[in-house]
Amino acid sequence: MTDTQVEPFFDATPLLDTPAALLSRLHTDGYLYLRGVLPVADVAAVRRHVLAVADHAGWLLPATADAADPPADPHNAVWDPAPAYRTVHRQMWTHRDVHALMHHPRLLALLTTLTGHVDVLVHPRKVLRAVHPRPAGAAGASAATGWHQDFPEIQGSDNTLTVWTPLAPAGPGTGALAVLPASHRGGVLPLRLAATAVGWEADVYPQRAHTGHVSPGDVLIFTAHTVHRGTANTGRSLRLSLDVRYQPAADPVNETCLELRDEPFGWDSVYDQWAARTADPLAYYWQRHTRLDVVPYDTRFDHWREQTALTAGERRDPTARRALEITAAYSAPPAATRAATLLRALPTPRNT
Ligand SMILES: O=C(O)CCC(=O)C(=O)O
Repeated sequence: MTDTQVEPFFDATPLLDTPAALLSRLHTDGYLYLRGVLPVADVAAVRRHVLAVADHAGWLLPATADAADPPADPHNAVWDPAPAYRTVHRQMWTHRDVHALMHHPRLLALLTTLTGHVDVLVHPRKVLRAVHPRPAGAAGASAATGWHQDFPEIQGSDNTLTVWTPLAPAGPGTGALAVLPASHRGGVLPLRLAATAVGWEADVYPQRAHTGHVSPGDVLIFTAHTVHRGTANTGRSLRLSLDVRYQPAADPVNETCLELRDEPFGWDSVYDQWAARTADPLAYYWQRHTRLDVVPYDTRFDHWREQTALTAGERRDPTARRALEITAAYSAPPAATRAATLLRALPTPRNT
């Protein structure tokens, strides 16, 4: 974050009992940092499951899975979108507890207050992040997300809020989230190519960022237009977090927030792993909201991203590597096949 002044999160926990003050803070800063919202025991149960899968996959140093902070095995570090990463990630993500945690009554009550709506829709596509450490200066693209807004991905309602929560302690250097206070007021920002996990980032040169140490149970809540990023994990352990979107159920919701279109599996195969299968109250719960206004995905942002990656790839711009990898993995042909060809012609990455 060159030239960016980094300050600690504003701790809004003392405002929890005064909804007007809480809302005013969210409107001013575009985010809230709240300590101890989720029960630590519930978060620990999810973390145990995720670490058990990581251990089985060889992602942890042998015989460390039960440690408070088990070190990752640097020889088995893999990154999204590598198939080896996605297979393990899927085993982590399909567990019922991963989904149930983000429906905790304390979170739902808070989101009712913040959205001003009793009927809050929890997006079913919950995001679990398990990020291997990467030493500062290691070769290849950064595994952290760059500065971005959620709106181009999630679309739908302008009133959507994201809840980000760590499954293990995280801080500057171990992957804490960082936000740009008051960055939500300028609408959707243009993007530029970036050597980050997401390949593109908002075209901003921030003066001031907020970040800090976060612990299991803490939550960061921010608007769909608040600029934020994951910071690098240069520690010893996996950086584990969940992020989920909540919106008034009466507002438009984008179809891609409900479906698993870009995955090689569907919701039925997720529920097959759960004891009660599709009889589970969390299975297809969004279909029980009457009159959801489901809107089609606007592909303009995706086309712009693909074209930017392909154009930069044509001129062999090394900055395009990550964006080309993502286009090759997630886009449809012909963009995906062209991206794969251009990737092979890119100069070998330098240390970043
Ligand atoms: O955890 C991260 O690295 C990024 C999270 C994020 O972008 C989000 O929650 O919207």
